[in-house]
Amino acid sequence: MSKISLIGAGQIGGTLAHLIGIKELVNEVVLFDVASGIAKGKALDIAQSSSVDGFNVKFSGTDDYKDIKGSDVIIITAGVPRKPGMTRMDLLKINAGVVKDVVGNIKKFADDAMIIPVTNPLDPMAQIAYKTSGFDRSRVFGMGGMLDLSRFKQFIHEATGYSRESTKALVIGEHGENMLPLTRFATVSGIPLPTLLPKEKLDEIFTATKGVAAEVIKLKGATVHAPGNAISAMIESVVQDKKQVIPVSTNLDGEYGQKDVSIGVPAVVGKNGVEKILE
Ligand code: A3D
Repeated sequence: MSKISLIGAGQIGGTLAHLIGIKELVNEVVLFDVASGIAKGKALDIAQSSSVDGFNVKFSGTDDYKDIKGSDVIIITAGVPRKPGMTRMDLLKINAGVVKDVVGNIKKFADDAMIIPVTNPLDPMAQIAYKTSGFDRSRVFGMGGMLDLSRFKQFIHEATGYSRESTKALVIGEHGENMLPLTRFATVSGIPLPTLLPKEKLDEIFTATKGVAAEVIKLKGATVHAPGNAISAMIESVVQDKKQVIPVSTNLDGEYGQKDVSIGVPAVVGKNGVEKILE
């Protein structure tokens, strides 16, 4: 795979573009934004860093959708982020309009692409993107659970003191107030977490995982680095066909007893997008 377009060159779009460059995930990154100066400026700024780090990725910024033609993967980071005190659901109306508009243009200019929505509230936006695109559900899957998982694993690391690489875990359900960090299924090198930590500590980790985004937003206005990195990990699994098992917001068609809803479930992510949903 060679080309990725990021629709929305704001804080997450810019951070993600830089990470894609540093990790050399593809040959070309297009940053699209209705505010064309931002897209063009960020593309220039990131390109200026490439000779120091020595990565070979072409960056461009645009406000013309025709430039997304030929994209293999398109990430939607367009829309309004929440402010301190808001829930993700408070963004529903305004961002639904943005995502419909963006997906309409993806259909027009890049109808072979995979779509990874990131705009909040993530699960409804993933469902809207799926419905508006008419694409096979394997090609539309939102990023939310991967970020929740990276937070969950960080809290497990802090509580146990053991290496992050040794931690295997899963967060499913809504990317929001009702997410489910599965403490009972987490392990450290195969050793069940409930045998390593007391119940009170597990409850603390569960609550902290759900609440940490709001805490970051209260402290610095937005979550940026962890989301950008989580998206890049999903892209990596697609472009390198890693077939990692990742929680993604995908449309369910009977899995988990649910139909016609997009929600976070573990899925095998590879070059064909969501290749299998695991129950
Ligand atoms: P921000 O820095 O405001 O960037 C959003 C960009 O979208 C701005 O540059 C806008 O100009 C642009 N934009 C607005 N409308 C359109 C449009 N119709 N077409 C193209 N571009 C448009 O926000 P951000 O980067 O901090 O966050 C972007 C979105 O990601 C928000 O909805 C956040 O809530 C969401 N987000 C999701 C996660 C998840 O884990 C799912 C994490 C963090 C943020």
